[in-house]
Amino acid sequence: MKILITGAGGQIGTDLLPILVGRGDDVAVFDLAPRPEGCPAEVEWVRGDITYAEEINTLTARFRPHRIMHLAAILSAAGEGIPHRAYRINMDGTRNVLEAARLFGVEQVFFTSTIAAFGPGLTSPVGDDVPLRPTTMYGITKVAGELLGEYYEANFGIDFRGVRFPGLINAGIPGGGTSDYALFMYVDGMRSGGYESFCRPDAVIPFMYMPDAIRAMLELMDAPKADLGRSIYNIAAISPTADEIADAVRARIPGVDLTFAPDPARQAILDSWPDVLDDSNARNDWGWNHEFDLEAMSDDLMPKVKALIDAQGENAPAHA
Ligand code: AKB
Repeated sequence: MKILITGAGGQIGTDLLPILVGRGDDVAVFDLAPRPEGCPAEVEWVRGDITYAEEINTLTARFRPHRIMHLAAILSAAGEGIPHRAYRINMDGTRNVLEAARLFGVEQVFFTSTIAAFGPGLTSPVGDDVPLRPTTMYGITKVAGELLGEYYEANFGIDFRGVRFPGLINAGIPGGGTSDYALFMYVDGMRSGGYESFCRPDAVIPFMYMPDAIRAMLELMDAPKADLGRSIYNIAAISPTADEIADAVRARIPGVDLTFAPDPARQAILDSWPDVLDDSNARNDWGWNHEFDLEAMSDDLMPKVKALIDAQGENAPAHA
C-alpha cells in the first residue's frame, strides 16, 4: 500500500513510520522539518509547506498514494501563541490535503482529530455526537477539518475516516500540546530528577499510550467501509489525574521530584476538555480496544525513555 503521511516528523510519526515500513507499506512523508535521525531508509522524505497547495499536489501527483494520513498540525498550546499560523496550517493544510486527494484519485484520507474538538460543560463520558464547541484555535480547526472531510466524502467520493485522539504518551518529542505534562513527568523525571507540571494535581483528561494509538489508526484505516457507521470516532484508554501519573512515575524513579504549578491558560484548556470519552461506537463498529492501562504503560515506557535520553543526550525534549 502506498501511503503519504503529512507531518510525520512529530510525536506520532516517529513511532508510526517504522511500523508502516515493517508491514510492507511504501511510505512517503511531507513535512516542513528535515528528515530526522533514525527515520527508516525506505521512507521518502520530502520537505514542504502544507499551506502551499502546489507543494503537496506535486508530491501527490508523483507518488500516487492509495492513502494519505494527515498528521500535520499545530497543537493546542502552541496554537494559542500563533493562532493565525495555526489556522493556516491546520485549516488550509487540511483543505489542501483533501484537494490533493480529490485531484489525484487518492482512495482514503485518514484524519487525526482530538479531544480538543470538544468544549467545556459536557457530561462525562462524552460521546461522539455531542455539540462541538472548542475554545482553542487547534480545536476549532479540528472540528472544521472533520466536517470538511465529511463534505469531501459526500461530494467527491473520498473515503474519509479518523479518530479523536486523547493526549498521547510515548518516548518521543512532544510538539506544543497541552497534554505534554504527562510525557514530561517521565522524560524529565528520568533525565533531570524532576518536573514541575503546569497543571493542577487533580487535572484529568483522557490519555493513551502510543502503541495503542498507532494500532487504532491501522485498525480503522484497514476496517471494511461497510462496518463503519461514521467517519470520525472517539477512542479512549485511560483517564488518570495528573497526580496519579506522578505516582506511577514516583513508583519507578525513586526520589523523583514531581511538583505542580498550574499555568492558568493551559489549565483552562485542560478544564475545557472531557474527563472521560465514550468510545462505544469504535468498540462496536471496528472492534477497538485499548491494551495499556497506566501501570502497563509506565512499565513499558521507562526503558524507552531511557533509550531516548541515552540517544539524544542534551537534544532530548526540553521542558513543555
Ligand atoms: C494537545 O495537547 O494539543 C494534543 C491533543 C490532546 O490533541 N496532545
